[in-house]
Amino acid sequence: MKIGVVCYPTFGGSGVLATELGSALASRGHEVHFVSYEPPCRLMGFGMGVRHHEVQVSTYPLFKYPPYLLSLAGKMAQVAAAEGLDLFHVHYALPHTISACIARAVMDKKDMPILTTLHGTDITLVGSQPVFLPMVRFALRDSDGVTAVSESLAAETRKTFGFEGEIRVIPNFVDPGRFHPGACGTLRRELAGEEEKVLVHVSNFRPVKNTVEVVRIFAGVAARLPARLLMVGDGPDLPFCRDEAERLGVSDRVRFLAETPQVERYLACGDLFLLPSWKESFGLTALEALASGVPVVASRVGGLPEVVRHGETGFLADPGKREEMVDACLELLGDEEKRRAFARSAREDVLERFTPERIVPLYEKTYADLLEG
Ligand code: GMT
Repeated sequence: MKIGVVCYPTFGGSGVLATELGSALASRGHEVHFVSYEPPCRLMGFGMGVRHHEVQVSTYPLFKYPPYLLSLAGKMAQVAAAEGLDLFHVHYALPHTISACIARAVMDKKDMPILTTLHGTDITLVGSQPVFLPMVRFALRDSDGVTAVSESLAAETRKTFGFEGEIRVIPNFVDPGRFHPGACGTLRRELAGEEEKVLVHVSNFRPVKNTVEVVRIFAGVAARLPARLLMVGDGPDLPFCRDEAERLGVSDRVRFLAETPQVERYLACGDLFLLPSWKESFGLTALEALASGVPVVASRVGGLPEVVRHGETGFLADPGKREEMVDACLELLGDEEKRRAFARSAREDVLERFTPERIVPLYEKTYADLLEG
């Protein structure tokens, strides 16, 4: 198939998932055309079957805000015609699905299928704002297929938008060959002493990730046992995390690493992964941690209970329940045998439920169903 993929090319979860899916589809013989304002960050070069088409935004002086939605729609229509695309797969409803609908309306091929994959904040935070809600409802109704990354997100979409059409749940997936327990190599010795435990957090440091709470939980743990915290990623709340580490007197034990292409190495160095998000439709970074054999302590929100098996591969607590999360960390870090059992179960569970071999065919089947009408 010739698939036009639209996504945010950033390190955010939807962009990462779209990129990994595109690469996996190309390796299975499909032709994948990314349409975005820059090449997706997570793309490891352009192998066979993967191309990128840059959206250039018009900067005419009249436009205070350049019309990205229209530039994207125009580019999608051009690429679809020039490359003979079979369908559009758009990740994140806003504004990508709206652009796809406009592109299709101006194209000769009026029956071009549009598949929308909902990732989370396009529904839970941004899409539910009163000004955007009717737009997302329109996007859902005008898509030929809709997928969501968790049962929780599908249910929230039905409830928030009164959407009664089919929503297929296709979970995120992870490459267990890249994210694996051995990926740390000798790095751990550079990061922590033998007797120290390593806690890791990876995100885009947006308020929804509750990253300052990561530092507070860590301070609670570090008061009881020798430990270090790795904060991987970049985003708006990063300065607040630094300030909080300073205020709590743990800044010498917290290391901040901006976005790194070696995220799998740092993840695999962890004894525990922390994700105390306020909302999380799936939790791709938690999945990457589990694949790396790192148990997860996270919020009991959104799709996280579908990813982390409470009491087997990690622990869940209601968001804001700091003491519960600190206790969960101490329970695992204070009992190495138990932590290792969780680590083994985490890896096994990922191999059973979230590999590309299991998940990518679910998208292929969805494409085939759409093309059959
Ligand atoms: O806020 C983010 O983490 C980025 C966001 C995105 O759409 O780029 O991530 C969402 O999509 C990921 C991939 O499907 C999910 O694993 C994340 O849980 C989800 N983030 C939230 O729901 C907050």
